[in-house]
Amino acid sequence: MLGSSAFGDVVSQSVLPLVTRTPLNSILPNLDTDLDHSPGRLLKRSSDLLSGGTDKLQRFRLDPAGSIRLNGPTSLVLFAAARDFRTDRVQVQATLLDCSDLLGLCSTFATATASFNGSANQFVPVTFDFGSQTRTVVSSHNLELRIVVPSASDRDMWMAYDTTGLDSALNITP
Ligand SMILES: [Ca+2]
Repeated sequence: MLGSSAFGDVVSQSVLPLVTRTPLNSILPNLDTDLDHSPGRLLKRSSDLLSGGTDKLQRFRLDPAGSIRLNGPTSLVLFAAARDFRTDRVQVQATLLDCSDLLGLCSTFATATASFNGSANQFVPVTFDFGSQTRTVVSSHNLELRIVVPSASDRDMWMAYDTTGLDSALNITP
């Protein structure tokens, strides 16, 4: 599951944890108090799909003590909306990377793009299919998920996570 940094309203963080637990929040908090005053997390459209400030890129990291095995279907379900709950078309790109813990060097091994039409006053689940992945992320490396909104999107995006009913999650098959 995509984790927030703490319960309730929080400032944005460039890297957040991928966690296995129940959601911290029962009502969607403002997940980026430094960026806007609305519930959820704002991602602005960007032409740079792998780097950028917290207003344009969100990274989630899974870094257990041991290795991470991927052996089968891999997907992400992201609860998302068009900014201000408009009904515009939104494009989102999700990327999976294998990164070294010490040097932070990353190699992309899967990318999935999804589009959806914003729904008034609600976040909708958007599925990203990474296909079947066979890979071992060794213990000195970590698995990273990066989410960006390409400039081709008609609107900036809001996303939701770590909240009951809005529990966005990366699903891997060990
Ligand atoms: Ca927000």
